[in-house]
Amino acid sequence: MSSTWHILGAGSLGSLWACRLARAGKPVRLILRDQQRLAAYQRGGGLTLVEHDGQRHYAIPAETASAPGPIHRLLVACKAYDAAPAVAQLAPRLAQGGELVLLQNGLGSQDEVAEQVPHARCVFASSTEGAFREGDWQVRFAGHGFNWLGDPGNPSVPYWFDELLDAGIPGQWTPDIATRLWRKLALNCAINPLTVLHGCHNGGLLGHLGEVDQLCDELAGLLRRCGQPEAAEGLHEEVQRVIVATAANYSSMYQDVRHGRRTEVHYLLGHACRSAARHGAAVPQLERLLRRLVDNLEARGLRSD
Ligand code: NAD
Ligand code: KPL
Repeated sequence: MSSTWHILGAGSLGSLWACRLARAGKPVRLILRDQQRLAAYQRGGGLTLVEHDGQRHYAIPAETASAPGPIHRLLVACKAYDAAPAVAQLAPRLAQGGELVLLQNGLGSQDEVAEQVPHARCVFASSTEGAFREGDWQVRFAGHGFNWLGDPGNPSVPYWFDELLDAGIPGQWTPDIATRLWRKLALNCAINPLTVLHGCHNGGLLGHLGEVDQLCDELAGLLRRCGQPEAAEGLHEEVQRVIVATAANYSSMYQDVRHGRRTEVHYLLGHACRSAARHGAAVPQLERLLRRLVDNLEARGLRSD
């Protein structure tokens, strides 16, 4: 079986993973959006990873979805709202028994992707690493973190898992990936929308801890109602710890809004509110927060779905 890592989406996280895998000598191929992007990439001749004060160039081969040849292993590194349509384009190329690693934050996109490729195994990932694009085809590794990977339907560790560790990608296989994703979603719901609404860095929420606490109460109740009691444990304390530890940083949602980009609200707060409705849980604070956020995004001319 081919051991090539096909990487769908050469944005921040996709480029970070691609460069580290390539640096470790693993075969990697990027899948770019269209011929125009492919031509632009080829003119630049590869990806550049900026880390600490140094930078290194990686001449990683690239193609578009319409290239020939089967795909056995696909790292999906698009935003949550792009993941399912992007994977649908590649479905005909996915080999029987193919595997996907889904890097999307939040919840909901993983199931949308899995529906597109019922014959493939979908491994979910939750990442606390940080990267951003400094320019086209150039990514900065901005925050060291960790990656949890797991498959809610199959606890066996994939044979390729150690390749990640060989490539210096810190990670652990977990049978409880759903708990990890729910916990991160709850943290993001308690912090990110408020940073947009108050126009502040994470530390600015220290002036709004009453509001944060009310959200945490509802989020913890919702997690328990959704069968995720472990994800609810100590949520208030962890949210406060993250606010303090990342006080000087701007949340990912704040940064998306500031740069006029679509947010992943549908897969974060939107998912929380839809799950609450499905479980008959009352979450008035979360619903109010979602309405305020949607109004705020629309007033800026940004998509709110
Ligand atoms: P990004 O916008 O930097 O990159 C996404 C890339 O996917 C873009 O280059 C876009 O052009 C590409 N893309 C979209 N549709 C495509 C298609 N059909 N074919 C080919 N390429 C396509 O996003 P990101 O910051 O790397 O985030 C990816 C996911 O990882 C998000 O869900 C995000 O929340 C999550 N995440 C990101 C970070 C981070 O530090 N950047 C950290 C943790 C989690
Ligand atoms: O993950 C985050 C984000 O900004 O998306 C943190 C720092 C935890 C804030 O929610």
